[in-house]
Amino acid sequence: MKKRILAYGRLNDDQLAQLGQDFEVQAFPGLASADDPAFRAALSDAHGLIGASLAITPELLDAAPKLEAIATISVGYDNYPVEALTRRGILLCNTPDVLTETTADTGFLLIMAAARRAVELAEMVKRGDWQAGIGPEHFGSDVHGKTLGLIGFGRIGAAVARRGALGFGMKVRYAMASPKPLLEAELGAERRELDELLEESDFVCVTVPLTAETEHLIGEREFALMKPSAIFVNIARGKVVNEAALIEALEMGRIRAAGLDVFEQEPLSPESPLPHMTNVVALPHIGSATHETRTAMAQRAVDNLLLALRGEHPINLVNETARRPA
Ligand code: 8YV
Repeated sequence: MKKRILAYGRLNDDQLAQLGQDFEVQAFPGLASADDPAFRAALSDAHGLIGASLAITPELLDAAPKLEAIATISVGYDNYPVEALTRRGILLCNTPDVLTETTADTGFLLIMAAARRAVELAEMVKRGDWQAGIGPEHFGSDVHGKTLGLIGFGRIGAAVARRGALGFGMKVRYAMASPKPLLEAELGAERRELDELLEESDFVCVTVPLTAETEHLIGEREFALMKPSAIFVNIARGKVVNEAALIEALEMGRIRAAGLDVFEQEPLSPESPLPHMTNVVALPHIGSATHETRTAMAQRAVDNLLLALRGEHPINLVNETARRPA
């Protein structure tokens, strides 16, 4: 009997065929919730899962007694119960590296758009309200030569920093990360305590993963430390930021603007004031959403799952201690 894979992520025909060579694949395209009755029923016989963004609960794992491996099509894995998976010997694989540059591009898109008020002014043009010359009431802020503070300095943080330092002559500061001497040498980056970084930066960009330690890391106190001219960018996870405090800081002019790809609740609640604020650029979590990168992420997840289910070491394994001795 072939092992069974439930595929709920976006995989192309070649990728599905690749999985189907040695395994039986049941596809759930566009599955939005693990509560789907057909998915629930299929879990009882599933050895592998591949997909993105589904909240996997320990209770869901109880419905999947044969499960050996999960390949998430994402670098973040805050929606998985890692401890429970590890305890049960279920391998969790993610997709770092292949999305680094695209996500850093999104970071810079938000830095530029928020600084130069691109969305607000493009909307003015669209409304037909560009009637007179552009004056100081439309001016933005320079990006080049300014200080870029990265909260988190992993692969994505470093890729944002590289764009800032090498492309825009920015000074780079980083916090919430171990010392990175090679990047310091390459980019002239300097490590700071979080509070110092907040006080010093013109652009504050969040790239840390969401964990128990980083949940609501940035709140009222942290916004108060930032410069009134600061521009805040989040390409990590919405829950790293206390969104109510962010809204207040923007409304009260404690910071100048924000560029946001992620939110505490996604999709963003229709009640949220954020997309309606002129000093906010809000994107619908498109960090890695290009044709090239999403294809590469799905392929990496396929490769990880195939290796895991064949008893080999996946390329990207989150919970090394879940591996059973061969
Ligand atoms: C994806 C992401 O949008 O990889 C991540 O952690 O946040 C994004 O690249 C998302 O997880 C859906 O695939």
